[in-house]
Amino acid sequence: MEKDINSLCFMCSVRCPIQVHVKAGQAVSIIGNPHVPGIEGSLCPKGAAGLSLLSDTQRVQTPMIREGERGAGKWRNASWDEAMEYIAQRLKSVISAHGGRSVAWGERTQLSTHISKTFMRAIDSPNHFTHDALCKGSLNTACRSLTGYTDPQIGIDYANTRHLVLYGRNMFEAMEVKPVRQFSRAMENGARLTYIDPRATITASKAHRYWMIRPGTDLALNYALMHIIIKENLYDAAYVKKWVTGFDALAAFVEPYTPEWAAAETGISAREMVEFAEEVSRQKPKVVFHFGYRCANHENEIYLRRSILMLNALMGSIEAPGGMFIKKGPGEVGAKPARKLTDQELPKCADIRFDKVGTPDFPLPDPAHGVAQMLPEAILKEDPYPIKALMAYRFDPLMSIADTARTRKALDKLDLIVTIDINYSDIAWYSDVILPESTYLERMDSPQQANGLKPQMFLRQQAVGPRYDTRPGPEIIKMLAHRMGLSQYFPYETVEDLVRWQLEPTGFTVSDFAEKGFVAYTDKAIWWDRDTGIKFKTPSGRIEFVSALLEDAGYPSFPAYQAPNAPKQPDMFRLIVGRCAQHTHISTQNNLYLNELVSENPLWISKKSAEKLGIYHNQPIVVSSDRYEGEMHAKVTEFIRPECVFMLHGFGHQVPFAGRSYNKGQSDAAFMENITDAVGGSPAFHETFVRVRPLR
Ligand SMILES: Nc1nc2c(c(=O)[nH]1)N[C@H]1C(S)=C(S)[C@@H](COP(=O)(O)OP(=O)(O)OC[C@H]3O[C@@H](n4cnc5c(=O)[nH]c(N)nc54)[C@H](O)[C@@H]3O)O[C@H]1N2
Ligand SMILES: Nc1nc2c(c(=O)[nH]1)N[C@H]1C(S)=C(S)[C@@H](COP(=O)(O)OP(=O)(O)OC[C@H]3O[C@@H](n4cnc5c(=O)[nH]c(N)nc54)[C@H](O)[C@@H]3O)O[C@H]1N2
Ligand code: SF4
Ligand SMILES: [Mo]
Repeated sequence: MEKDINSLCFMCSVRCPIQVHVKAGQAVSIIGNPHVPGIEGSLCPKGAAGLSLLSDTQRVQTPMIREGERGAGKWRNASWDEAMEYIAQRLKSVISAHGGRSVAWGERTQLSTHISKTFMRAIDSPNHFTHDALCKGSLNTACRSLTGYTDPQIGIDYANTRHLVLYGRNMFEAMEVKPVRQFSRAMENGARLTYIDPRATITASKAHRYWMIRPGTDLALNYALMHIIIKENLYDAAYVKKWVTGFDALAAFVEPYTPEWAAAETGISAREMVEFAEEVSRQKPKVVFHFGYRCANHENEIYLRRSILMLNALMGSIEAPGGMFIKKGPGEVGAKPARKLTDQELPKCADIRFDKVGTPDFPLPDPAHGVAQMLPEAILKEDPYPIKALMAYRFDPLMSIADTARTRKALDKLDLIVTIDINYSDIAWYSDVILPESTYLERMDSPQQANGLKPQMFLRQQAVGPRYDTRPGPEIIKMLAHRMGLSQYFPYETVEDLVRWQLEPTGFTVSDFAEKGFVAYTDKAIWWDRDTGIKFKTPSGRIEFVSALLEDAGYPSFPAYQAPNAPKQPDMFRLIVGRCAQHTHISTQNNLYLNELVSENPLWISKKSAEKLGIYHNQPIVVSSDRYEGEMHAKVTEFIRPECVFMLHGFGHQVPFAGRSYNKGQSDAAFMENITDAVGGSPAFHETFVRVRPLR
């Protein structure tokens, strides 16, 4: 029998709609869901490699319990009952000795996050944290400070924009399928692209204007752009008058930041800045300054993100076709979203979080996510209290938190580490128990509420039966909760039960998703009235250039520009990092197809710097920081500025069972310092400097 199952990809977090062709119970092909406008059959290379994940013989196939030392690789296979009993006993003893708060749960946010949050509430721990701060914590805080919304609540109208401005948002490599396709089409119709990055990426190659900026100086550029835009009256005065508070304060603040000053700081000429400002002003409000994700990650990152968002406000482009929009939920059309397990009456934990988010020490990051990179510090210093157990669910602290040696030292203090993964990740290998989750093709998941101009809901539908002895996450957590005597908070046996329960208030049923993989709450794009109807959620109801959130916590709204830290020694390079189109973070390096495409991460170094050091292309080199020294290969190129070097994130895996990626390349996290933007919450990943020398 043959059938097409409409589902959601999960080779990365974007969750593009897919269609899986199934023949005699086997998945034989995957394409983008043809029913979804903007996708129309398309996938990225990682999405297309889903079948090789499914058939991978090097993924985790059964629960495993550690026998030898942590990390030594001695395991015994266990039944689910045995593994659950083992974890439940140890969790109970940790909780009885140190309280629920001594358990931390780290997780890459996903459709089932409400289940693990419920588990943590049930054991009375405040310590559920997600990857969010590591990815874009300062962006989240910046968005709330200006609009009252978080970044996932703000969308971009790629299809209708006339000019997209990207600060290191390498969207043609670190991609999401729909925006890439929509914007490519907009470009065919005349939309312009400005790209800013110290490294010339694929996105740079598609841009009309490319600025190879000096690393870490984007804020100087933005202060100068605001200076020009205000001085030359290039902003949308009516919009600003209506929707912005603190404009006069900004105007006075940017007065000294002239384009000539910024030219010396950034390496971009003053004339080009002025031409650019005049161009975007003609295109406003169909202009998007993309707020970005990674880009320049420094201790004051929140102010870079704020400056980018403020440029959008000056263009009047927030809640404008061709600009940005606030995503609309089912409530806009009088309908209901799927309910979540966390909507139940649950115990309210009185303890502060391990990362101190929400206390005067760390007031502004989003407590719904916490700040993951504070975990090693909290464990090592037992501050604010001892942490004794870690559950790692689709999250690897060893490779995703800077300074791996320190993270490992912290993990050594724990009584219990449990990993729920599909692969032998480095954290799985360092755990006491590994629980294998079924892959996205083998499981159903909680519905995805897709808010936007047209609110919709998507469902990941199971395409094939599990190939190995694996389970879906919600069932794993339910099993554990049952062993802990907490079943009352988990009113389901299977994921299908759970989804039915979640869908009850919506009026939709599972069968409504069969034909297209999604349901729509409305067919009409919802734009709020730009004169009267934009519902900003700040205290003033407007875009707060002078931010109540920041100022009430004692932080300035516009701090004076500070140049990025210089290296301690003149022979050191700033280490900058990023992603490629063929891999997802640390997840896919062992995938048979993707490993074939990109199996290692060489160090990008400029031709000029390489010549000085006597380094030639492809030469083995030694790269060293204050934290770590390792061997790599040199990629000598003219496509990067001389004061920095670049490596892809996610390589250097240390798990022999994952044989294709074992010991290939280096992990950026090993080299990095664990430093945080103390206002916004992002890690300052680009504050690490390295030395480079030929291996021999
Ligand atoms: N293929 C693929 N796509 C992905 C992902 C993936 O893992 N793989 N992950 C998804 C996720 S979670 C995220 S957060 C996004 C990330 O999306 P991006 O932020 O677009 O991704 P990165 O590859 O980290 O690109 C950061 C860029 O910033 C540049 N950069 C470094 N320093 C500076 C600076 O000082 N100024 C400027 N202007 N640029 C600088 C780097 O050279 C690099 O090209 O991608 C998403 N899409
Ligand atoms: N040094 C350094 N650290 C970084 C970054 C960086 O560039 N450099 N980037 C940051 C960014 S932008 C992000 S978003 C985070 C991401 O941080 P992480 O969440 O740690 O990274 P991922 O690669 O998304 O996935 C982590 C694990 O999830 C597993 N996994 C994949 N699919 C499934 C599934 O269906 N179920 C289960 N249970 N597990 C699954 C993978 O095998 C992998 O081991 O890292 C951040 N940390
Ligand atoms: S961007 Fe690629 S890997 Fe990510 S969900 Fe979409 S198709 Fe899958
Ligand atoms: Mo991310």
